[in-house]
Amino acid sequence: MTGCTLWRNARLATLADGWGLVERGAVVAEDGCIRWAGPSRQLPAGLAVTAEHDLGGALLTPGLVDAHTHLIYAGNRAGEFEQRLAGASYAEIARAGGGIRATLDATRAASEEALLAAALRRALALRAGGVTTVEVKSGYGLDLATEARSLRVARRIGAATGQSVVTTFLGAHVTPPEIEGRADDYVEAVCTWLPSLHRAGLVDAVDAWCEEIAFTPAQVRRVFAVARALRLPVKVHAGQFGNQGGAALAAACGALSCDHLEWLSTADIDALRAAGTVAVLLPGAFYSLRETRVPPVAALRAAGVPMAVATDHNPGSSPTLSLPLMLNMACTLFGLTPLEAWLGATVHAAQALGLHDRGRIAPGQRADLAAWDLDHPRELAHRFGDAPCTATWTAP
Ligand code: DI6
Ligand code: FE
Repeated sequence: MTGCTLWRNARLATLADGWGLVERGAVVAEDGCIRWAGPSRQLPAGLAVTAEHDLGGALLTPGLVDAHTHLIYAGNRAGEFEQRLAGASYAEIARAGGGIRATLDATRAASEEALLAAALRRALALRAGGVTTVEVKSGYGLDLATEARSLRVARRIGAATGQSVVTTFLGAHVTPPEIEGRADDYVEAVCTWLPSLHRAGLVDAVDAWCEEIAFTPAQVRRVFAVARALRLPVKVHAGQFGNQGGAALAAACGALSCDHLEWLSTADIDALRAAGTVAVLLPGAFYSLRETRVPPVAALRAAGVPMAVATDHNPGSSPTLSLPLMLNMACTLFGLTPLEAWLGATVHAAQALGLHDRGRIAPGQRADLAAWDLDHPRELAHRFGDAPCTATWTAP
């Protein structure tokens, strides 16, 4: 081996088989790829080490993967939080022209540089919580120019922070006010934008919100037909406020993930399992909207549907920038075990993005790592509002 990077004197949680704990462990990477991980005393001889990190006994884990964020937007909606605390519902505020539409106006008016500055601050906050890969959705432009601007900003985040960024086109978020009441016409427009955004290299995946206040399964299918023709993977926001058939649609379309899932039938769970679709749980939105219906975690677990946990960072329903806090909430509010929560923010989150080269510390995986001032990874799920990540590394 030539030109290796060595992390040594670490307590590893490889997540390769359960927690995969290795006391006094070491990791060796070359060209950003893990070549070896194990107890230091078994370190292969003759390594040409060109960079070395002494962890001083700290915990070393895979870098976290946030599989669902809406990082690109302007303005803030704290006023709606006050309205909700006073009794208004999320849907009522949306119907009255607030919600996503309020963020639309601010985002359309913002320059690319202003959007980038705001998004960078958010991405760095996620990284401070151990996030090395982040999915970033558009969806607060809802016209071609602003959707393109948002996706360009998403692409630029990775170059600026070193994180891996997966861009997702969420043109089918809601119908914008200029064509209020003409959702089919808007879907038609979204279908025409997608090929040009894809040609510009801006789209890694396509998302749609299938909900009474957003789009029907038939409308989502039209967008996904275009995605399929472009060989782009799809994912669905579904089952947040009711079951409109979004999860069934996700499974039928072979979606990478279906996200939210508080409202899910037994048949949906079987379909997700058969399709290999990841269930992405979003406890931040559940918490912030003070919802009471939890996703059917026990049934998802029993069926063997992989569960991921993400921030759903957005300016309305989930203004959090802490994936570690979501690990805690996934346990306390939804009943995941700490190990399930960790797998949900690493290997299953990567799967929700169609990525199989990260999420564990093992040969062949990317050298995306996070160091923590913790004795055991389960402490991260126990604590809340405190995520002692001391360093992150991402493969070049
Ligand atoms: N993701 C979304 O797209 C919506 N809810 C969610 O969890 C709306 C986000 C917003 O209110 O801006
Ligand atoms: Fe979302």
